[in-house]
Amino acid sequence: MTTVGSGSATADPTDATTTESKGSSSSGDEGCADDSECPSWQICNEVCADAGHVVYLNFDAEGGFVLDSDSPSDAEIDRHACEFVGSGTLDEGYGDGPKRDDVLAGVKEFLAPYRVAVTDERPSEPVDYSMVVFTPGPNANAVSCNGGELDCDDLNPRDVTFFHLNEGDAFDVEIHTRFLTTAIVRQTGLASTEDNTDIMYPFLGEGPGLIQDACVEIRTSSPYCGIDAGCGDISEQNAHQWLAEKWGLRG
Ligand SMILES: [Ca+2]
Repeated sequence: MTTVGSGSATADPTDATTTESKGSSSSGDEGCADDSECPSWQICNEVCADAGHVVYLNFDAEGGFVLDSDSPSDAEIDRHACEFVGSGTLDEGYGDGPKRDDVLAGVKEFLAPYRVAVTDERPSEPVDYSMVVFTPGPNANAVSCNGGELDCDDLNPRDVTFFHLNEGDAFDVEIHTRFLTTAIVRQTGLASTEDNTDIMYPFLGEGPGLIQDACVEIRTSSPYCGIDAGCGDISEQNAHQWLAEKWGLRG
């Protein structure tokens, strides 16, 4: 079965305010046409500006990953809470062919409405970022780590998710892009859903997967947070409204 798992980091309330404090790296007054003209951890909003969130796609499985299931995941120091993955066993990444570029572009397109920077370069400035690490899975399936708890109110901006995808597996760019987007959105605390057209549907589903501005039934047979995500009812969630609240919308 192909599934997108429930992995996410434990929450660290001490990190809740750090997204407010990363304004030192803006390049300021020179205009930009698109994100490619900005540092990888920033977005172009007429000028290069800090993002509401930064996601580092670690296609190369670069890092010295340390398992600590008692602490919040921290992408900057490669500390994770994913017991499923273990420690020190990750030395293969996604690959470096054209599919990688297409997947990166596809995820950026998915998340284009939001103030999120998606990059395959580890930020060199001290900004908060979450990370998705690619490691070939035993069955070439897209299975994210189930070791961590859901980051239910998105208190941890430094989540680490391990993702079993590789360029040579049986899935196409569209499926990789969809599953990867699902994993990134899950880092904000959203649950799996029962709608097979929805971005949070945990199986292959139909179509590319939609980030819907609508209340969608969550999948209560999978881990979920029981939060009010824009619907006034914990059995539903509005992914678009939730991401707009957490990351902000581009102007
Ligand atoms: Ca998070």
